[in-house]
Amino acid sequence: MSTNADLDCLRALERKVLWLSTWTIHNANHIRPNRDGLKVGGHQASSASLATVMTALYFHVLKAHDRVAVKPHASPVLHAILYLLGRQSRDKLERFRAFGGAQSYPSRNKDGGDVDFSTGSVGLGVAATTFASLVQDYLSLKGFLGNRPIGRMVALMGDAEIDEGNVFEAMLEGWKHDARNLWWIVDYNRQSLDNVVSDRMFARVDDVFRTTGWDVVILKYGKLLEQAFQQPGGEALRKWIDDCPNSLYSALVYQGGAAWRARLKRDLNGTNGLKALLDGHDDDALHRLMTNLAGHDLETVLEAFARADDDRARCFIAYTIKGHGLPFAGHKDNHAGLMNPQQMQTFRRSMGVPDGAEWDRFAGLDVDADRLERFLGEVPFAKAGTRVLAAPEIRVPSIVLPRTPKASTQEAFGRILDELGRGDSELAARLVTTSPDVTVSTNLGPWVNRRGVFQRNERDDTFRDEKVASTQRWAQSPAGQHVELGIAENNLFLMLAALGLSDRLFGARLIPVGTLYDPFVMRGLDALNYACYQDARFMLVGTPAGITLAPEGGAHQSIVTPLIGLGQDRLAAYEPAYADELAAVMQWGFGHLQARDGGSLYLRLSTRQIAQPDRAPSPALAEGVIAGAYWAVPPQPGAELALAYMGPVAPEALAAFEALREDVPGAGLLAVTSAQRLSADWRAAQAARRDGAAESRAPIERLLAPLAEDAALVTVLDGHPATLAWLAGVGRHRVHALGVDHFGQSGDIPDLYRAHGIDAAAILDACAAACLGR
Ligand SMILES: Cc1ncc(C[n+]2csc(CCOP(=O)(O)OP(=O)(O)O)c2C)c(N)n1
Ligand SMILES: [Mg+2]
Repeated sequence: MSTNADLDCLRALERKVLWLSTWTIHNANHIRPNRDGLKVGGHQASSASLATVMTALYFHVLKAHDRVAVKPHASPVLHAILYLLGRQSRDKLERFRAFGGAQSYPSRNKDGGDVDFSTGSVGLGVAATTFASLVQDYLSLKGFLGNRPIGRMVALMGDAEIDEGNVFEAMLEGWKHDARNLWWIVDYNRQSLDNVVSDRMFARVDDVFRTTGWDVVILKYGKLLEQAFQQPGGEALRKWIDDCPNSLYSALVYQGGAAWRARLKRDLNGTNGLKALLDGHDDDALHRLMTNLAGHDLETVLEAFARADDDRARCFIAYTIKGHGLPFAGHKDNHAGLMNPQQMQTFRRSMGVPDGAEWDRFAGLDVDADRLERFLGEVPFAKAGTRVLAAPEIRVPSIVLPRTPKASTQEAFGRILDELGRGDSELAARLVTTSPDVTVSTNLGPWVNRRGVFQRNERDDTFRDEKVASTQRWAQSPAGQHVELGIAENNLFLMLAALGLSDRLFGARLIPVGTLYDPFVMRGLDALNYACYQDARFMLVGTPAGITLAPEGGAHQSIVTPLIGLGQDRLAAYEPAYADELAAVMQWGFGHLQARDGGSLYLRLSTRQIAQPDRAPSPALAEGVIAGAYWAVPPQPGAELALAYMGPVAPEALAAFEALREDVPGAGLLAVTSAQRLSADWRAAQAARRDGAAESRAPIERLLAPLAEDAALVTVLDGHPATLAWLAGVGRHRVHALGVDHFGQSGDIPDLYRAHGIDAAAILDACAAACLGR
């Protein structure tokens, strides 16, 4: 099979990639010395096993519009390839793993435009490619891609990543949505971090892929071995390798030619043709032969990629050797291994790289530099220009809700989306919602009724066709704007990660909104963190939340999520109490998630119907809501007490406040909508003052300024009390923080609020204690 590849150039580059990646690690100052004074932690072995596959991909197969997730420890290989392509600087490589240098693990935001998906937490980058392929389909079927060609979403994954449940979850979801244009290439080096991967487990893996609709390509033997198998004794040799346990194979790889010879002589004693085969190879040649796995055989790899020319989801299982080409290849302890200086000298000689020429792009290669330069100039991936795309911002229409005497924030959320769905704004056209099987119970139902469910292929709504009455009209078609997911919260966050990068990955903007039950934010936390780490932009709605969910019981009541909101980088967390506050947050939020220096949003909402304040929307109110707090009742100057509440405990706070006003007339009532915003702005103001901007004041500092110096603050929310307890530090006030710090249980709201000490009586008690303690 012809691959039309310039094999001489590719072979030379494969060699250079191995050299440069290994050298980059060796050279890095920031790799810690171990007890013997040697540096460890560099993952030279783990990186090396993908040198061939990545050479084939980046220098021949990939197109500019393809997108790749590179396994964390292959980052030096990626950096080396980009360096050869003139897309990475020597300076960054010299500072590999150091501050400001090339990152240890590929990072979208820190390594620049050629890293499509960050990786590091194993399993997530792999699964992200599935969701990116779904997003690409979504955009393409809606005509949002313009004339941009369809790209392939590629994951280069370690074999141990298969152990991560989120990989399987993504496979099932991908199958349901008929994911295509997807390649997963397993670096089957049969080693993970601690050990050699179980043989038994991998015998099942290709089955799993096939069951979920993948085409599986097994890349096992390279050309040398395939030729040897044709010779007398070859069949026996193949069987011996096929049956060889991973651990024995790895050990022999480490030991080298003489060990192979001894072992084969012993195990295949008497096999016809074996003697000739062994005699025909010296130790080096025998080692080369026995380690000629397909994942290190450039031609075999290129041919396999060339054959895969349709859009089916395809898994390549590439047999490789961890540390191939390096002295510790195959050793089970080599995961974080690094060559010692003598080994490095030997390796350098074998690579033909003179001292001082380590960064030379072509030193030691047997292909002329001009020819290589010309070849590199023609590499399709290099013709990409910038690979970080952009899309214009979408105008946010005015979001107003008709006032109702009572409402819950969750219901208001549903009505806002319903209203957007009814209109014809561009924002509505670009909105895409997604939920892991809680679409209806998080109030997305009306929006979905209007906008439909997304599916590649039109599917009828059987209940409607059979004339069975239902409030849900769920026709599925490419025009649908809701992606219904199975109950796997990891998938929700990975879907949001992919949707929320759509402008930068595909040049078309989407406004993703995802809903889930608030406690299950924790279930997908690593994937949420991953989405934020990549600066994906989305609106996450956790609802219902807290013990306010009363009768549902402790398993469904979230406690810690406000602290997650407080601590998660690039996520603005809000917990409004009233519908008009939510409308203001969403109005601003749809812009924030598009702004260059913006971020994602997390709205913690509730099903509790509470009386709504009688007020018209105003810019001043919106400003306070977005800044994170406003005075519902401003304190008198020098007030000795303020009560701060956040979220659906507003009625309890109001009741307590009314009662205490008689005794503490000047007290203030602070409505907090975002502990996170208050805290972030406070820290920013402190930093600005340290930098000399003496006048800088954060909103919360201005808000608390009228209070007496020795005033007390009582804070309350349906969530962990620490969320607001830090307010003590702002004006050096004493804080009595109320909230929930133990698992909830079934009950009604009055019972549970009483049991957890966040009812009006408990608030009043705390206020009394605070005043007495002055
Ligand atoms: C979620 C998660 N758990 C643990 C780790 C630590 N870790 C880094 S690499 C690795 C094993 C990787 O093995 P494999 O995927 O086979 O990659 P190889 O190094 O063999 O290429 C582990 C456990 C991690 N990065 N992420
Ligand atoms: Mg491995």
